[in-house]
Amino acid sequence: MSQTQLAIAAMQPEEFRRKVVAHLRSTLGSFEEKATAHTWSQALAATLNEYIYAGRSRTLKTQIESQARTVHYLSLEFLMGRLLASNLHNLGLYQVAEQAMALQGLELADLLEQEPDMALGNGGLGRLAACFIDSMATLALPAIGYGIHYEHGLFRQEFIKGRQVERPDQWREFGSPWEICRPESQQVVKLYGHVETIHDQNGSRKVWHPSRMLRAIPWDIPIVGYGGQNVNILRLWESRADHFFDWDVFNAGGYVDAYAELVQAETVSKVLYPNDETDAGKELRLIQQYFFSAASIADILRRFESAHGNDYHLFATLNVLQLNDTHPAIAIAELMRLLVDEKQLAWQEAWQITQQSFAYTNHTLLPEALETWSVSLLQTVLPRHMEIIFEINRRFLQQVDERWPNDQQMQAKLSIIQEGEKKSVRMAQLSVVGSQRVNGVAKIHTQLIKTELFPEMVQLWPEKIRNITNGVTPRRWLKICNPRLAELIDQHVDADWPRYLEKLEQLKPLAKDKDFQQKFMAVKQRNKQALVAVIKQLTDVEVSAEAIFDVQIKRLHEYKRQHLNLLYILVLYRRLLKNPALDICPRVFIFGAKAAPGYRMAKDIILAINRVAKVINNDVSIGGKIKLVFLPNYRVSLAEKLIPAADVSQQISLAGKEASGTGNMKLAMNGAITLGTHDGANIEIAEAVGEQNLVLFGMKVDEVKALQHSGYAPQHIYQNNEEIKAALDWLSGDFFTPEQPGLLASISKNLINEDPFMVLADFAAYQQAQQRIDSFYRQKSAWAEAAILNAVSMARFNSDRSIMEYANDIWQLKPIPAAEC
Ligand code: KOT
Repeated sequence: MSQTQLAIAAMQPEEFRRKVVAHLRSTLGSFEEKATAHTWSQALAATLNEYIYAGRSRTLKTQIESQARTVHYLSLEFLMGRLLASNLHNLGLYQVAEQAMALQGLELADLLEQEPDMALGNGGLGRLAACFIDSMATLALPAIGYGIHYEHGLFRQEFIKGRQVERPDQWREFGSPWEICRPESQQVVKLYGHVETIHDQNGSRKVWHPSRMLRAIPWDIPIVGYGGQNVNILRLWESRADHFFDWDVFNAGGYVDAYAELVQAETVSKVLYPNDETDAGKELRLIQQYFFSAASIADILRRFESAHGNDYHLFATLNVLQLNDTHPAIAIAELMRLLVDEKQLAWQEAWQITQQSFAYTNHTLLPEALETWSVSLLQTVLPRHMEIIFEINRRFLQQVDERWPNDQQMQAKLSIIQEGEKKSVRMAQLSVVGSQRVNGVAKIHTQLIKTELFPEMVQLWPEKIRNITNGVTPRRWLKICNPRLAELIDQHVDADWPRYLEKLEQLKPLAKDKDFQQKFMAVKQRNKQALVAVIKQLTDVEVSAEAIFDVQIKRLHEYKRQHLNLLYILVLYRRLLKNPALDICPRVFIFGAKAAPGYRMAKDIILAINRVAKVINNDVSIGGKIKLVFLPNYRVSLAEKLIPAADVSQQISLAGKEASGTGNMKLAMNGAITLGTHDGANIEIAEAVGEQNLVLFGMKVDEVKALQHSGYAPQHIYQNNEEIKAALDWLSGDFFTPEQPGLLASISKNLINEDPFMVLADFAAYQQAQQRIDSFYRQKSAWAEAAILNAVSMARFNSDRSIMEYANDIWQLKPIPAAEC
């Protein structure tokens, strides 16, 4: 234990309480009799910041002294959730804070509920970034996260008559105790304008004359590693008007125009695009991408130059830039621009440095998510970058020609520029060409990148594409969100299991032990009871904790097939209506999902689930055997309440479509049984926990492909399967929407005529799998054994393991534990 950790371990509740009260008075300007729960939570955060900033200084000092190679994780999204509980746990202060607050007559849990979620992301990609920076800090890796300081994160979801309504997210309405503004590190980001070619004695060079400028203001959020020894930062950029420009307009008499410019400049970091796995394609989105990429690279170069002057050949030795999908891919062109135009390096040298510095993670194969930018838009917004991309492509296509001489087809296939009526830039191609490594996020996904997305790139660079299976932080997703299970584990395993999750494997022999099974299931039962209250509060629906809690929580997307789940619920409900004595285990179907505001079908599916829920939950004739709830505003903090209470984890995407999934890992880690397809990380979860401890069903990737080739005809399934037909007709009629018959017909129509994600093709298998769940759950001891084996076999889905693989295979990065100072 370090000095700091020893001091923390010796902290007494009364001493801690006094510290919090001191902050309440001197930092918050309040006092005990007056302070609200919110003020107390701010005082608690201020108290933690004492430790956090000391840790930050320690870490930074060590990193500067060691001149360590550093990874820069560039991501348009960081879905952080709340930080108070995780900072308390990571610093080792949770228990003492709980006792201290009790001395003050306060419940720590109430204070934790005061904190709004930092929802600066959409779903899996953004949450992965949050887990990864937790692991990087925990592993003492020199790392910094770069993103955007959105004023409004992902929208808050409400339901009105069952429909999703989007409301603005206001996470900073009352400020955030975790962020520090660093005006001394602000940057200028240029946009628009034209490029001039200047000819002089050394030949010709290019000068970009931008016509707009933005200021990028950094806000730093400390990321506390587990154990508290290392504290990294997440640096989020906020856009502001550039003052020089403001004043020009202002002085010319354009007082109002100067403010208009200011508003425009501040729009850039105003709001997160709420699209998950779709290409937004909007000018403002491109500006967001460039804004944070350019500010981050300028920051990295500034730091580099202050240590190494203009010795740019060292740059790639000391820095690696990880692209979280293609959203920051414009950074490749930006680094080239800086090195060639501003630092006057030869193209070839600059390219070597750039290619050595970047690495790219692909998170999806869905064509609608693969970003392209029209050449004409790029020429307008970033004219010099467009020229650079053309030049990168020209040289790359020469390489292609050397490998496949005179092969026009190959040139067209591999080109970064998509030719056609409207030329566009394919950002995935740019990212592969401009990176030393490319990785997929689960074995099957990486395999599909190699065979379906970039087979020719594999021939060009056989070593470039690697797999690194995703992971999740066991701190937030087990220790913090499931304190009852954590306590049970603590009784049997060394206290450092949240770092060394493989230690849970010591519990394997207890999976068959009746006493341990009973304790494990008692924890699950308590967690379910807690969720019962949350469900009642959020939906006013009463559910029984004796039922199976069957959970599907993730973004709403047709490929994830929430409507497959719904179709089964409809079929089951019909069976119950026909035969109320039907012998099934009571079940509560629980959904949580946000739909992209412009995604019609996804919103229709939400409406359908809500309408069906209303009918089922009020139908006394089925004796409460099934209930259906859709919890509004699914987000990180709600996930933390749902996951510990889940019995069944639905992961039912069409095979080949879900790159990895990470909710699947969190749920299994908390003892839920996966009901899943042969897709993404489900396959690796099955390997880890054993096929007998989950329920996999449905077509595999080859079968999906074969069916597509032979001509998939969902109409035939609809015509020949009586139950499917009845359920789909039912949904299209007036039974669930008496006031507006046909309101939900779009879903049935789509499934019968197109069914792009083969819901009907997998239905029979799904329904059998559901029956397997039902009979499995009745065998109490076998179920408990499987649940335990799931929870204790998740070591390989620890994000620390993922990050160590990145550090070893991609970043060549070594841990540098912070020294005491
Ligand atoms: C792609 C484009 C725009 C916005 C989001 C995406 C996106 C999200 N692509 N993949 N994801 C999810 O990433 C997770 C983390 O790797 C995966 O577990 C999940 O399967 C992806 O769907």
